[in-house]
Amino acid sequence: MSFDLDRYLADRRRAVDEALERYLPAKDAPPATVHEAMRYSVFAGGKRLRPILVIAGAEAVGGTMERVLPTACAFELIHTYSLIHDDLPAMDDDDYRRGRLTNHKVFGEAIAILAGDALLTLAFALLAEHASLEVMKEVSRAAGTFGMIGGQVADIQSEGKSVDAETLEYIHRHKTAALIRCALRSGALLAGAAPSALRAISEAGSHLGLAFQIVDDILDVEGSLEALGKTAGSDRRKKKVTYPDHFGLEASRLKAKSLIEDAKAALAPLGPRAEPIWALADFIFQRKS
Ligand code: GRG
Repeated sequence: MSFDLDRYLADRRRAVDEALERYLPAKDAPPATVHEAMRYSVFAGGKRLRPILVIAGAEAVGGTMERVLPTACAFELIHTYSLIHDDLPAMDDDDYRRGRLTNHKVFGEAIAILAGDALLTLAFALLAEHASLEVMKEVSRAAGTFGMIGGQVADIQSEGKSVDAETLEYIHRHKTAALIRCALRSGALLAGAAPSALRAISEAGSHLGLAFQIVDDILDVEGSLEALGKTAGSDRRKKKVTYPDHFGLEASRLKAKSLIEDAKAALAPLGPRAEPIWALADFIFQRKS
């Protein structure tokens, strides 16, 4: 029988959502406005890809979802903080995210900034309590100036410029791929992965992370507000540097496909336990939102 990805995703999304519900402060707990703003964006219907990658990374080396669920939630909180801040007028100035008005459009800029800050802080509180020092260090690096923030800085500074392929890849690897790779690695680390298994998972994570952002660039060209939950075509309007702009749509698609195949090849030594990551690789390539 073939692997049932829809069921796998639905089960893990439910577990992640139930855990997030427990970890986030109640919306009427003071200071209520910021708690409401945090919940507004977290429960706006994201795909929960990063937490599911934490879980799949653990399962691929014999670990369990229960052990890594708080760490999985921490990744979703960091990701949601980055989306709230990315949408602010000072950055991408977007009106829609996850099919809803962006956080600052509803709560105002000050509360949106604080809600993002609070999600990041809560993520590290969860890691401190439930993960390990090693995982905390890796997440700090992946989310910080040598990872996601570094990529975001380069992205902003490259707007409207013509950059070389190396800079483009730097932006995508840091802005997006670093956290995706770290999600897989963190699950595997917490599940006690052997060094060779960790290497395989890291390599797969790098390929999947870059593929994810290239597909994101393609969807920005080909998608719609209804399908994406955010305004399509915004990369071009903001003169962002993207793979389709640099290499064309078809070459970008081929590049993403080849990265997906490389990720699957890297996973081969892990055997059937890596089947969920394998299926997630196809999902990343085929996704429409
Ligand atoms: C503000 C520090 C800081 C960083 C921002 C991640 C990021 C860097 C910006 C978000 C904007 C963007 C389009 C990023 C690239 C790809 C990406 C992260 C898309 C959104 O992720 P999905 O598709 O979203 O997993 P959902 O809503 O499904 O969780």
